Amino acid sequence: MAINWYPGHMVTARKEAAEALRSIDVVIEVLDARVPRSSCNPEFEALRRHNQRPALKLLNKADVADPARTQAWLAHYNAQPGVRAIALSAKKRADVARIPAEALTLAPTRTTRIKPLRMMILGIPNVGKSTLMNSLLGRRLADVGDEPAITKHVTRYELGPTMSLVDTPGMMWKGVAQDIALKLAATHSIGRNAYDDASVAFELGRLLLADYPGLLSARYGALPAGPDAPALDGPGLIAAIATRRALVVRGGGPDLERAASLLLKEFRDGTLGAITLERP
Ligand SMILES: Nc1nc2c(ncn2[C@@H]2O[C@H](COP(=O)(O)OP(=O)(O)OP(=O)(O)O)[C@@H](O)[C@H]2O)c(=O)[nH]1
Ligand SMILES: [Mg+2]
Repeated sequence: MAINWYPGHMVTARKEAAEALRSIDVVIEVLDARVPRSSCNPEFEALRRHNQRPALKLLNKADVADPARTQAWLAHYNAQPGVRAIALSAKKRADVARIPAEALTLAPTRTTRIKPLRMMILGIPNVGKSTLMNSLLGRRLADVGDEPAITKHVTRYELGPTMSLVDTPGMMWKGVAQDIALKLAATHSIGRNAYDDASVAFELGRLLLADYPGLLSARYGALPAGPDAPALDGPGLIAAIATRRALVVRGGGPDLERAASLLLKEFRDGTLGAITLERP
């Protein structure tokens, strides 16, 4: 089943964001540190380059990402012209407090009431844009939630006399490649109605078996290992989780649906450990 998810409000949001970008000094692009490549919307990049605006790329949710890989991604993005990248957790006020100063290094002349620093937050759904906004404002003005597409409108907030910030709805792009769509479904940036948990968990399982077998064993019990052990694939892993957690369907077979949902939940909330699904 191909994953296609592009709700109508994103079409409007994209037009409004393109319009707003003309009077913006710095783009704050929020990425998900667990998927720093897949969470990068290529349309934002094109728009930003066309308007020649610098970007502060934030690898958010660093608290649930693999620290070594986060460092590699920071080096990757910091090597790009007009880009500064930092890793953080939007829920931590001390992390977020660094952002205004970091943004100012990209637009050093924007420090007065007449020439305030105008920033806009861009990102795909559910990466933590509104959480970041609230932490910056020190108040819960923007709605947040653990579902994609919570924010539906472009909204401007004042951060004081010399700074403003525009929050935008999370935006996807058309024709997302399926390997990217599966990862974005795993991190919950794609609406639940656009995929089934089993297909997404099979792919997530495959990636985790390749890169984080130790974390899987620590959580769900030892996996078959050694030269004679049968190689486990994504569906095999989900079946093993179902067996170990005694998740069975009526009739006695492993309940793959529930095991798939369990793996997704424990990956998303960080219970499985600090994981990053991509390398630069
Ligand atoms: N672990 C972790 N969770 C975070 C972090 N920042 C945000 N979240 C969670 O991610 C979910 C989405 O947060 P939002 O701020 O609503 O995300 P958004 O990017 O505004 O989403 P849309 O408006 O739907 O595009 C919420 O459950 C947040 O609590 C973070 O740094 N670490
Ligand atoms: Mg939001």
